[in-house]
Amino acid sequence: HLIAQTHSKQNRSALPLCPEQPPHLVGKMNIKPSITLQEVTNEESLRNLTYGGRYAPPDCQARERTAIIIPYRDRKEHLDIIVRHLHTVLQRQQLEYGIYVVEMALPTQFNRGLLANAGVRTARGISNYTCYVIHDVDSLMTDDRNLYRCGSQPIHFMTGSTKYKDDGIPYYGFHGGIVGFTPEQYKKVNGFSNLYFGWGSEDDDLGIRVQTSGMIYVRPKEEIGKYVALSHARDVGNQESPNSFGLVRNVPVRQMEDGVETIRFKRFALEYQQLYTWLLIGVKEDE
Ligand code: UD2
Repeated sequence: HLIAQTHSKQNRSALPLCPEQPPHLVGKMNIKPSITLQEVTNEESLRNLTYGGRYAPPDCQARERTAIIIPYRDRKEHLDIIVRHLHTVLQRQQLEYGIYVVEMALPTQFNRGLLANAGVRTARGISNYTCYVIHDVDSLMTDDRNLYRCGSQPIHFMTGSTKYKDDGIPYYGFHGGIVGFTPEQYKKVNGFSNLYFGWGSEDDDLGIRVQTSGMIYVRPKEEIGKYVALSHARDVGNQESPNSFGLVRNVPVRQMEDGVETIRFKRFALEYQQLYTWLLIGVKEDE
């Protein structure tokens, strides 16, 4: 198997670079919050995958190698839909990519930032990615010109969501949902904080990290960055993060001691499934 992989890598480096503008994009897609598994499934895109939900364009060298990292627990219906949607769209975008579903093991409270960091640590050990996209499980892009490539600044891919008033964003300075960092940028901000257990504010904390590291978030054009949110209730066991108010006030003080490079986690499972790579993550207690 490894030999086959090496060969295909060698062959790929002889391929021409994929065009700057992927030629098969369709632009605006008709996505509804009630989209069904059947509607979202494109069998051909699923046949193109290799183990762990990975893909590389067959006839050109991708301009980006993107790891999609989905912090996750107990939303199987959404997960089934989003991974199929992503496979269809990301192949049209001519990316080389892998999807990583990073699941929190019970009974630990959900911690989106810690899961993102654990996903990055794992993905970077598996392949030489050039872009990490941290992605909500319930948000579907509605325009495939919203390319999941990274840039010279971190990217906030969402200019609006059906989750919010007028399909916009909830407040100025909002950076939730979907963000993209090169490995260098992610290292510079030291990733997410690992301290936000429960719902909320880990995205604001990351926004402050971006600022204190001398960078700014950029967004795609307004009409391209719209998302459809699959509906859900606040999850049991994901109460508002109790310490978040205090934490967001002292980000610069702990930024370098609390993040992707200092995370302590247990990886209970790593499985190369057909549509994605699945990780089961727990928090490492002090010995
Ligand atoms: C907002 C942000 C999200 C995050 C969150 C606060 C948007 C579009 N998104 O989402 O990025 O900052 O606030 O933490 O504004 N999840 C599970 N299972 C759970 C709980 C969460 O899988 O039990 C994952 C899942 O990927 C979900 C994400 O965490 O999409 C965010 O959680 P949410 O959807 O409950 O929170 P929401 O919609 O307010």
